[in-house]
Amino acid sequence: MDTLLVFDVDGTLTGPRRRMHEDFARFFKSVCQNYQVFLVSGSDMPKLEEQLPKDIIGLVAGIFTCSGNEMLVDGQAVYRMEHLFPDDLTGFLANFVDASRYPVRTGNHIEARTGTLNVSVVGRNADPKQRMAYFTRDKENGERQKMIGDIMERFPDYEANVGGQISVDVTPRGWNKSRVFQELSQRYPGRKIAFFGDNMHTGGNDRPLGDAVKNGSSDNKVFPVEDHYDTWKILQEQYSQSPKSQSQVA
Ligand code: M1P
Repeated sequence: MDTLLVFDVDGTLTGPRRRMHEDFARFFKSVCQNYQVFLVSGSDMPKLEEQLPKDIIGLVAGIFTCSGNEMLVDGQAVYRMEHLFPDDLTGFLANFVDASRYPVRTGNHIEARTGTLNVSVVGRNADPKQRMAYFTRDKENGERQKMIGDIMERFPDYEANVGGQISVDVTPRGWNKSRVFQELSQRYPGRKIAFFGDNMHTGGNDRPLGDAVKNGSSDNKVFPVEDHYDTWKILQEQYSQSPKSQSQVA
């Protein structure tokens, strides 16, 4: 049986919050025609629609948004895990943003998504330059790791993960991307899974799914990637032939 290919989006198929590279999109379209492809993002559907070509959205077998708390097939919601976050948690996040010594604020600092709060000190209105500046400072001073540590210590029923370049995703404990593994193994029992993600480090939002996929079967594969060029290279090397022509070769 052919492998289910599962991809994170920002940092794995596209640059952070950027549109998919045209040449890569052309190549990726052929991958979607040859394999069952699933997308998994911390983001919501309107953002994915800005980043990915319509034909790719139409070709994939399923899309998991909001860290796996929402699943869509053929544009229709299959499930949606709603959660009402308590005021003391949202208040704590707002205070953290206010108290940060980072000098730039662009607005839209706490975004509510299905089953998730996305928190950013610099704000979601940051342009690419402002994003990069925050990302660089965060690497030096570990502000997001500090936010994550504080959230998990004060709110043990919740978890927090580094999303992409500038933010942290907060969910009820266990409501992370690993849900995607549960869904796929129930819907497609016995199928191998290959997962590509750029945030597989400890505290990264691809890590829970990477671990679940790895522990699910020794036939599964997990590819920690640097960026979409890396993903492209691995796909060319390992998944550019259709599973049918691979078995003819074997
Ligand atoms: O999909 C990865 C992440 O993309 C964005 O992260 P950032 O704005 O930090 O680059 C966010 O949508 C985040 O929720 C998501 O996990």
